[in-house]
Amino acid sequence: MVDLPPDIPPDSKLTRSKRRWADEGKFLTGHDARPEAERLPPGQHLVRDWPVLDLGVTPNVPRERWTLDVDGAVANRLHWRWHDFQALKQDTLVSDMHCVTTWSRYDNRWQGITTRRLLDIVEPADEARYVVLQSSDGYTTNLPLADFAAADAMIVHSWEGKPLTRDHGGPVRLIVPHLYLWKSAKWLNAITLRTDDHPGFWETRGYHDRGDPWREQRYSED
Ligand SMILES: Nc1nc2c(c(=O)[nH]1)N[C@H]1C(S)=C(S)[C@@H](COP(=O)(O)O)O[C@H]1N2
Ligand SMILES: [Mo]
Repeated sequence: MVDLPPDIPPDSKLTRSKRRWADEGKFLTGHDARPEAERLPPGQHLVRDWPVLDLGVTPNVPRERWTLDVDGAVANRLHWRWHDFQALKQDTLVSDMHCVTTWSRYDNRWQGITTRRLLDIVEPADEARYVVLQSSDGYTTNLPLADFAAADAMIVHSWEGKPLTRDHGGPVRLIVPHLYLWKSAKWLNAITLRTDDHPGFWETRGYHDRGDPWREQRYSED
């Protein structure tokens, strides 16, 4: 296991509001759509710009200091530096993003490697079921291995042909298009495969464990 950063950043105004929304069930429409039927999930609206959401801390990780550890229930652990990541065959995919605060943005062109390419390298153990992502701002988020391994999930360094900016998680973030964007860890620095689930920052603050936008899995049931 990679050590967790010592401190989760202090509550920001947005962090407090988002916790309150979870308590109140804000933005729930009670209407269930299916991804194959509707591109825009229920309760979402389209934006053209790209909002920034985080804990109010923007880590400064130059590419030459960035590292990524992959450990836990894998045959081959990894410790990558920038040049290791860049030496891999790169993938480019276009996908939509859906934030739990109700904005969605279509057609984002990402460059990096698919999570499937990463999983081929590390070889998950048979009993691996969950993934925990860790970021250099102290943020964590969890997801089932099956969701992490979605065909369009990626570890990205560029958006629309340009390096990912710091405020959007540069140098490297995760993108899992079919789940709410809080699962897509910015400033990614560690990935742990696990046999059991381990809820992350928002998942322990009222947000749903899985976060499927088409099922409006915004908040935890209890
Ligand atoms: N490391 C880290 N990743 C994070 C977050 C964060 O606070 N820290 N916020 C999440 C949330 S709630 C959202 S909506 C998206 C926002 O990504 P964006 O700022 O690029 O739009 O990042 C997710 N990934
Ligand atoms: Mo979010």
